[in-house]
Amino acid sequence: DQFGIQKSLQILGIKDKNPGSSTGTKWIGTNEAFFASISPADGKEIAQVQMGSKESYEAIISQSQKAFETWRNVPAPQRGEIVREIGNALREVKADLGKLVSYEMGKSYQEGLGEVQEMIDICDFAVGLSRQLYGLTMHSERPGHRMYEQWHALGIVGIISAFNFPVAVWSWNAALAWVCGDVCLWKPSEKAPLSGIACQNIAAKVFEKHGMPEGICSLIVGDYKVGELISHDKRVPLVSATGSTRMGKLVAEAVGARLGRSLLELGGNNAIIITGSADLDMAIRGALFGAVGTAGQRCTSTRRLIIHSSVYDEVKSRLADAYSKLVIGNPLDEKNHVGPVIDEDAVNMYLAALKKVETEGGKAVVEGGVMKGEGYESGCYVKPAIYEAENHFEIVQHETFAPILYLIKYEELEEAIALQNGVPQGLSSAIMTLNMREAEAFLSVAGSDCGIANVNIGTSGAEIGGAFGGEKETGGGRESGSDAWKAYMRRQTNTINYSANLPLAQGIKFDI
Ligand code: UN1
Repeated sequence: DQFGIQKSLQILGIKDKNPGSSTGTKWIGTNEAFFASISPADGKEIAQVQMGSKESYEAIISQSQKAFETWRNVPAPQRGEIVREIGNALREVKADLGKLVSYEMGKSYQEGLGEVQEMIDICDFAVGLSRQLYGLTMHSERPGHRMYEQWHALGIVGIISAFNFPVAVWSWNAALAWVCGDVCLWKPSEKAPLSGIACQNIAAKVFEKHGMPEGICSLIVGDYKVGELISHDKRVPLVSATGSTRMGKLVAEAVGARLGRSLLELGGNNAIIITGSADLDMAIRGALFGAVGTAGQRCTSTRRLIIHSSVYDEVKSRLADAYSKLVIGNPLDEKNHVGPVIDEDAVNMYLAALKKVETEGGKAVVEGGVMKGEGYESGCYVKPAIYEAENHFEIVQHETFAPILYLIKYEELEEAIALQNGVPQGLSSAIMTLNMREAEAFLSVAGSDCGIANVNIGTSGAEIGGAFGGEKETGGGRESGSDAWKAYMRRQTNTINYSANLPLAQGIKFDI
C-alpha cells in the first residue's frame, strides 16, 4: 500500500462492505447485491457496495419529505453556517478524499486534490450566498400597493452525477440547494460509489452535530434504474443530472412529462481556436492539459484544435513533441502525467473511435494504443492520440470520453468560429490570440455559441464562481456560481395592498 490508501479509506469511513443507501448517518441495507468498486489504477478491488432498492429509495424519500419541513424553516444564514462546517470538514480530509477520488476514478492525485478544492470553494460560495438570496422589488401601478418577489425552497433535489467528477459536481448542487433550503438525494455514479459514500459520511456528521434530522443529505447507489425512479418521481421537483447526452435526454423526457424541472449538464465537444497571433507556448500548454488531463474524461476536455494555417505545422509538431514526453502511469504517482480511463468499456470506446477516425480519413499525428506491461495491469491505460481530421467527420461530431485530439486547419476567423460552433454540443470553447479584434469577435453574439468561452485559457478547469454549463446538446443547465442558485428555488411574486380601496390592475372597472 505504497500510497497509503488503506489509511485514507479508514479515515473516510469506508468499510470492506458498504450499504449503498443512506438518509444521512443512517445506512439502509437492501436485498440487492453487493458489487466491487475496482480501481482503474491497478485493477484491484477497493471495497464493496450494495445497490439501493425500490424500498430503500422509498424510505429515503419519505424521510426527505419530513426533513424538508424542518430544514426549510431554518434561516438561510444558519443553513449557510452548516455548509461552512461541511467545507471545513472537507478541508480536514482534503488529502484523503483527493486520494480516494484519484484511486477510484483514475485522475491524477493533483486533480483529485483540485476536485476537493472545488468542493471547498463552492461551500464558501454557498455560505456567502446564504445571505444573498435576493429578490427584486417592483413599483405597483396601483396606489397604496407594493410588489416584490421572494425565493422559497423547492423541496427534494435529485442529484445524478457522473464518474469523472465523482464528488465536486455533487457539491456544486448540494451546497447551493442546502442554503436554498432544499434537501438532497444523491445518486453517485456506480463507477465511483466509494467517493460518494465518503462525502456522505462527511456531510451527514455535520448535520447530525447540529441536531438536524436525517433526510437532508441522502445517498442511493444504483444504476440507471435508480435514476429512473428519481426522474419519474413527482416528489422530486428538481432533477440535476450530469452525464451523457443520451442519459440527459431520458431524464429530461421523464421529468418533463411530469412538468418537473431538470438541470442538465451533458456532453461537450470543446475546441480551442489557435489564431495566427497566438502565444504558442501558452496555446500548447492549454491544449495539452485540456486534451490529456483526466485522460480526456472531462466534459470540458479539449477535443478539437482549430488552427490557423500560418501556425498549423508548428503547433502540430510542438504538440507531437509534447505528447512524446507524457508519462503514462499510476495517477497517485505524481511523476506521471496521464492516468487510466475509467474501465474496459471506456478503453473499447477509445479504440472504436480510433478505428472510426481512420476509416473516415483521419491521419495520425500521434498514434494511440492500449498500454501493456508492468504498471498497466488494469488494462485501462491508453495513449493520448492526435489525429488530423475534418470537422464534419461523424467521429469528430461525437464526444468520445478519452484522450483523442483532432486537428483542423482554418484560414479566416469567421470560418474558425463556424467550425467551433459546428457540432451538436455547446459546453466550452476557447480562443488563443493576442489580437483584440479576434478575441472580441469570438466573444460576441456572432462568436462562440457555448456556455463557456475563454480567451487565452484552455477549455477545461472552470472556476466555481461562474455559472457552469452549456447550450444545445449540453442541455442548457447552469450550475455552481453566478445566479445558478435560482434553479434550486421557486420564485413567488407578492402584491400587497395597504390602501382602503381595491383597484384592479390594468384599470379594469368592475362595480356592483
Ligand atoms: C465535468 O467534467 O463534468 O471546468 C466538470 C472543469 C471542472 C469541472 C468539469 N471545473 O473542467
